[in-house]
Amino acid sequence: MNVAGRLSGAEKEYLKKHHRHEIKDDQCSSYLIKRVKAPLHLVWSLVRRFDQPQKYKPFVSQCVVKGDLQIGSLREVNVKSGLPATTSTERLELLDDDKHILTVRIVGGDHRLKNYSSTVSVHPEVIEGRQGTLVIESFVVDVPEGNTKDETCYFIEAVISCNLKSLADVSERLAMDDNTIR
Ligand code: A8S
Repeated sequence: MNVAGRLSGAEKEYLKKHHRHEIKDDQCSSYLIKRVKAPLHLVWSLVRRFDQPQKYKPFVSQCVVKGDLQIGSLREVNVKSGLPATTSTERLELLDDDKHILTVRIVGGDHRLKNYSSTVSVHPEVIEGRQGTLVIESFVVDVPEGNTKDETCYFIEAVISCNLKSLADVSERLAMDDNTIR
C-alpha cells in the first residue's frame, strides 16, 4: 500500500486477478501486502518451496511432505512451542511458476483454523530504482465458535505479517549475498 494506505491500480488488479475468495457468512477474509527489496526470482524461490516453509516462516520448526511434491500433496507442519497449536496438515492446491502464485489449504491439525485457505502471489516491482518484489497474501477462514470476525482476522494477520517480514529479511539477505559474490 502507499503512504495514504490506499491501493495502487496495479495492486487492485493483482487482488482482483489472483485473490478472489468465496466468503461465507461465518468466515472472515483479508489480505496483506509487503514490498521486498530483492528480485522476484529470489522471493519466489522461497515462497514456492511448499516442502520447506521453515526457510522463512518463523513459527515453523519442522515440515515433512510425504511422497512426491505435486498438486494435492500434504505437508505435516510442526510449529514452535508457545503457540496455541503444535501441528498443522496442509495441502498444496496451486503452484504456478509462470504467474508466481501459491495456494495452500489447511486440512487438519490441533488448532482452531477450519477451512483456512491462503494465496500468495509475487509481482516484479521497481523499488528505489532497483529490482524489487511486491508480495500479496490473502486468506479466508471460518470464524471459530466463541470468537468474532475481528479477533480471527487480527490473529491471522499477525501471523502472516511476521511471515512476510521474515520473507523480506531472508530475501534481502540472499540478494545482498548475490551482489557480494559478483
Ligand atoms: C501460515 C499461516 C498461518 C499459520 C498458522 C495462519 C499456524 O501455523 C500458527 C498458529 C496457529 O494457531 C495455527 O501461512 C497454525 O503459516 C503459527 C498452526 C496453523
